[in-house]
Amino acid sequence: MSDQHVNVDDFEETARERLEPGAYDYIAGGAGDEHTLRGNAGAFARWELRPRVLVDVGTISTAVSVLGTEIALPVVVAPTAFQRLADPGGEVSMARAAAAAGTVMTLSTLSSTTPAELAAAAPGAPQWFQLYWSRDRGFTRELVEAVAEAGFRALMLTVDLPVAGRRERDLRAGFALPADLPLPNLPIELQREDFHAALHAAVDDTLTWRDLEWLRSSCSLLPLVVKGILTAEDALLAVEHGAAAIVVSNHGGRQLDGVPATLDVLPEVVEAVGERVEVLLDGGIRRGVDVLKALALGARATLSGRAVLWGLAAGGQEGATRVLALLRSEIELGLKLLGCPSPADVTPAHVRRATSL
Ligand code: FNR
Ligand code: LAC
Repeated sequence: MSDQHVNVDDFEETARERLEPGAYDYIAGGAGDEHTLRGNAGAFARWELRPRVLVDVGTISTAVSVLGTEIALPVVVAPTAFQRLADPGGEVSMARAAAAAGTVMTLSTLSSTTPAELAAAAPGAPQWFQLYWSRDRGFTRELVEAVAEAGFRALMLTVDLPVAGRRERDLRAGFALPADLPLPNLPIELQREDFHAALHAAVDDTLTWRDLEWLRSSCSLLPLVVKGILTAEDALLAVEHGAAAIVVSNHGGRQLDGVPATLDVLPEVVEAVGERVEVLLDGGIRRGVDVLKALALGARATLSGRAVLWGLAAGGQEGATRVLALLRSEIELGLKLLGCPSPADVTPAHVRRATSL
């Protein structure tokens, strides 16, 4: 891979050159008119950083802890489906990149790798599993038991996809998953054309908060992360039903188009539950300063979906590793110039709403 990848956009450009158009658009695309997709990234421009000077920044740490695990940077690898579309190494390469970067990888249910295989790919590395809760309760119970047995450190329940959003790029392209793409964590054989609609057969859309009691009884050993929360009301319900952490997320703008940018609703969720559980944020993270703004507004850490996926698509394990290293170096530089020796020193006083827009 050339060394001319100066920022995440450069990795995306290389990914675009290397990927089949359908695969690129599946990753890049959002739902509907993609208002929320654009909004996620745009929200970061609505907040400005307030640096403090003459602070001793001779030694900078970018480390934080999430659910008791120390990670080298406040960026967790988000669960993203079908990673073999990006690179033949798929989730195994991503796991090794996350391990090399010293952070958590979250394995999607919609992956070509079982929990045991991912654990074996990066022994001892911190890993989380993201669950799409299928209608087959027996299968779901066996899956979460396998997650615990494989030594994963948390179970992440995605709650914003009772059905997939309307992905018009995929519809227009007639994008289909490869027929030979293994999907071992599903109880059904997923239809490969219009797979978003087919997901309806795999995901239980009747779930309510009461069902989390069953999940917690089935997997009591692992802390529960609830991903896809955009309101204080649901944040409170998640905590009342046993969540140890919440991801403020709109699925990267891929679900309900027209919901707010995650950065704009983060303060509401932090105010509601930030004293009781860890609040994470994803959506539109492309630079270290984006991460710092999220931390200032109360996020414990962030998750990266597309940015690290562009790395995987641009250069396999090495590419994903380099994106994570790039984000870490941007965070380190940002902390230094913000006057914060560590992420813990970043406070709401380090941001202000932009007036120039
Ligand atoms: C996702 N996302 C996602 N989320 C989830 O819980 N399970 C999944 O399988 C997937 N799959 C998936 C595939 C692709 C190609 C993308 C881009 C996203 C959503 C993901 O976890 C995360 O919420 C967003 O990607 C965050 O936004 P950014 O970082 O991509 O802007
Ligand atoms: C997506 C689903 C699979 O966003 O989570 O594509």
